Amino acid sequence: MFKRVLIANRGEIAVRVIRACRELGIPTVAIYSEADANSLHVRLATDAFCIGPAPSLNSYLNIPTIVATALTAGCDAIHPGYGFLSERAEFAEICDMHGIKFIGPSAKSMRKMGDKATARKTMIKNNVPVTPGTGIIKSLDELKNFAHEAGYPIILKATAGGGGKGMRVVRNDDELETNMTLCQQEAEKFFGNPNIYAEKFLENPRHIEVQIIGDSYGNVIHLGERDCSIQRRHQKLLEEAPSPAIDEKTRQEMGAAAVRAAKAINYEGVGTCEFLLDHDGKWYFMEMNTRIQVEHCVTEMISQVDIVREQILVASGEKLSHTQDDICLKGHAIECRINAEDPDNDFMPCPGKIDGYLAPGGFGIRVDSHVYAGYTIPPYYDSMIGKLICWGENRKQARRRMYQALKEYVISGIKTTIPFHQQIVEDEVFKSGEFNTGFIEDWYRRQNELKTKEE
Ligand code: MV4
Repeated sequence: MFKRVLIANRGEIAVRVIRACRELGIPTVAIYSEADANSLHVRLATDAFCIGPAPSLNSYLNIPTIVATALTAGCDAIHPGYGFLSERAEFAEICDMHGIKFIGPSAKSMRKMGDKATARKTMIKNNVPVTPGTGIIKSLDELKNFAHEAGYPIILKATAGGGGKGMRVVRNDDELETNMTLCQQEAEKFFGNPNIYAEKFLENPRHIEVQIIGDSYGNVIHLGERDCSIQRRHQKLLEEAPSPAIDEKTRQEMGAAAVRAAKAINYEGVGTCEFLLDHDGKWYFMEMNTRIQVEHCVTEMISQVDIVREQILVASGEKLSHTQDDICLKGHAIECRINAEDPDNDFMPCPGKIDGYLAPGGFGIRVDSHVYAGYTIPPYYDSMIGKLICWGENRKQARRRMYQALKEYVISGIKTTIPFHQQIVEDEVFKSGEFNTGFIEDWYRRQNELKTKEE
């Protein structure tokens, strides 16, 4: 087992990883920026080092400083969390070169999935369904041929993109050339790689993702799916497991496809295969996230597997503690992301001091957060200040428990997304389970209609 683990992250995920290390008896080293001196991860870690000023580029993204800190502090492993350096293959390589275990997949696996056109090719070879699409586009003619073959609408994507960045929908021939040029220019500008590819565009699909874990002996298991369709501008707001749209047969097939995808690239560690589910129940691989994700908790709640613990164990060379047959999904879990944002003002970030704080509690309720009464949210990082996760025997119980827990949750002094989540979990369409990635847009349209009727 590791002697000492450095956590190259902040916020709730740093706290989550430190807790897992403490349970395993592993000393931890927190790093923090000048803006995070009062964060909970600094208090919970065995040791903590300030590594620079507030801006991420000078602190949580500063590879030389982080690696030097790890070596000075006697760490033999680094956990990257999510965001920041978690999907940077060169960071994994640098860790390797210094004899530090990067708690995640190899740089090689990361690169195979980081390039989306390569990932598509790998999936096709391994019998994982992908949408009709192209390789890297070399000419307008080639793109036009595909558009006519597949039929409009199509979507153009940067091969170095992902998570919704660098995409353009095209609905007819007239829009094709300008969109191709713009997409290539944006890809170059944002990712330093102008390559783009095209896919048939699915209107308002559901976003379903499958959690996998692999060890260094070639064993890979899946822990079922999460439904992440409730999102706004590619920011997830609420996630749940299992998906109300997936039956047992589809779960097995999608799970097996995710395991094939992971095995195809010798995947080691925790990862997620993202799929889109269309209106007639067909599903397609989109991309793989090669890190622990924010929403891993809903899977933990229904699988009883401590995913972060398992991630650390497999990174240290242990075999998976579970076989696929050991995995038994039970009940339903919902997670609400609590953000310091004003839902009435276009989700504008609202950093500031939390002057009152009382988290909900009781059976089936979990709060993962780094904040407390008196804590000041710095303006430099993302606005998520915690996650509220509720488990129930079934979806209705989980949803009702969530509603009560949201009402119990007190965070005063700043605006948060708590009141917004209360409305969502009480919404009739949400209750029915029949929603897709167009839900939030549609919800605002319905709210406006109600307001207009009142007048
Ligand atoms: C798509 C799509 C429709 N058709 N690809 C956005 C995130 C990235 N992983 C893939 N994304 C999409 N790709 C095809 N061929 C629609 C989206 C998409 C979306 C996907 C998941 C969740 C929310 C979304 C919101 C808008 C668009």
